[in-house]
Amino acid sequence: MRLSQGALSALPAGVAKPGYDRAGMRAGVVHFGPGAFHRAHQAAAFDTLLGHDPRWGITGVSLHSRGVADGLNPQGGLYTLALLDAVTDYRVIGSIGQVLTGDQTAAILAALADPQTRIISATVTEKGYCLDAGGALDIRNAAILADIDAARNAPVWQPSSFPGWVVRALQARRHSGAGPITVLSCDNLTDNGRKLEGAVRSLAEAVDPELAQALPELASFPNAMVDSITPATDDALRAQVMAATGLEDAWPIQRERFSQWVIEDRFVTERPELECAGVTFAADVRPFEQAKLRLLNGAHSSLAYIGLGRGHETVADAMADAELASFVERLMREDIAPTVSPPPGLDLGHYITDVLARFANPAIRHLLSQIAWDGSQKLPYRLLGTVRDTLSAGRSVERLVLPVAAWVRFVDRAAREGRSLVDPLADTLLARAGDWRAMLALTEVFGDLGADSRFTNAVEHGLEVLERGSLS
Ligand code: CS2
Repeated sequence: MRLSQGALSALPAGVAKPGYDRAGMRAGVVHFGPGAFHRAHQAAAFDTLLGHDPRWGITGVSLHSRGVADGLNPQGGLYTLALLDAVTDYRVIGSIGQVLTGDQTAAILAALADPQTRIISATVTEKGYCLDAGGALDIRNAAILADIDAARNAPVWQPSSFPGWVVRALQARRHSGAGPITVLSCDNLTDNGRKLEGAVRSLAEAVDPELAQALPELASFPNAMVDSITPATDDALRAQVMAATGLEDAWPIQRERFSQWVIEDRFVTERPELECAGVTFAADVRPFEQAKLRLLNGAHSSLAYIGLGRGHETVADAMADAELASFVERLMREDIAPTVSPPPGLDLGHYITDVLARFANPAIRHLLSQIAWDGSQKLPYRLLGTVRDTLSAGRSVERLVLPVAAWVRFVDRAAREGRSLVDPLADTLLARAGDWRAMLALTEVFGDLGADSRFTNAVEHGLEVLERGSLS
């Protein structure tokens, strides 16, 4: 039997399920990018909130693929979340009412312009923001060019990019008087809310200057930090969920038990009372974001590129390589931590110890190849900011550039072996493979660092170190 509203009563007692009346749930959130990360984390928090307040259901929007809609809509939006630990717990999540696809323009617009919608949220990954290396809207991006063209030519236009959809939503809400809205980025970018706000303002300035002027009254863009390790769904998980729940689920999700969500208290609309789901509202999220992006994500990408080069498959395998694990620990403690200004009360030493224990959790099969996706988009946030700060402080970047060198080698290997790369710059990267200087000259990734000999010399040395099969 397939998971559905009607099948919930057949779930075994140990499997948690929505304790609220889903028929009375109303959509208060339109979420762009209802992939694994959103469904493992934010949608689970809203599921908890729905137990107290029926106004916070989610309408998902998948702009570029049908997979999630095809999997979830026949299940009435329901899916199973497996919480991985020594003992795995299962929970059916009910907060997503429906998933729309990019071709359903009228339905997406209707949801965005509905006065009951108070939040537009997003996990569209780094590339979905269409930013340049300086973090501003990339006006050479094809989707942005298409949006500028479409919006200048017709008042009712079909957006291509995510910033384009936000501009279109604000136009529609302004027109219908639906009221202001909070736009909540949940992606792994420093200053994610402010970057999105800047991108939306720049696009609005190009296509609707009055809207750009009115932006502060129409929307707020809180920063947010979201953390939970979410390995991609595989057939093993589908089988495990089927065995535990007795129901077939087209797209279950898995994540580690730990989760953290810190949101800047900057809501232009009513704030959802997500404290009941363990969410923290803070006046300033930047210190949380910086600690997480530089320490956890920076170490993750280091394990991915160095670990793949050493023949490892998962994060836990890479952590079982004593030389690599101790390299990453030193990188975190001695190189990254000195560049991080933690939020009050966060002890960085303990934070690092906890992150390393999460990485080593054998219950989690997190593929290094998954983390290695989109390197050109991730490295600037995860490692290059740390490199810049370290250079400015006059310290050595010798260890810090090793993951960068490992990424260069990762691209070289893909080119040699004729494999494709999951990266929006894949073609450019593969064309430069084998020429590390040409890779470092990519300003979209490295900005001004490519012209800094302290950086390029260190990467050259890092390439030699890795070539020897060593880490120092
Ligand atoms: C990972 C993140 O895939 C990746 O690049 O580093 O998805 C990481 O697991 C999450 O940010 C943890 O919160």
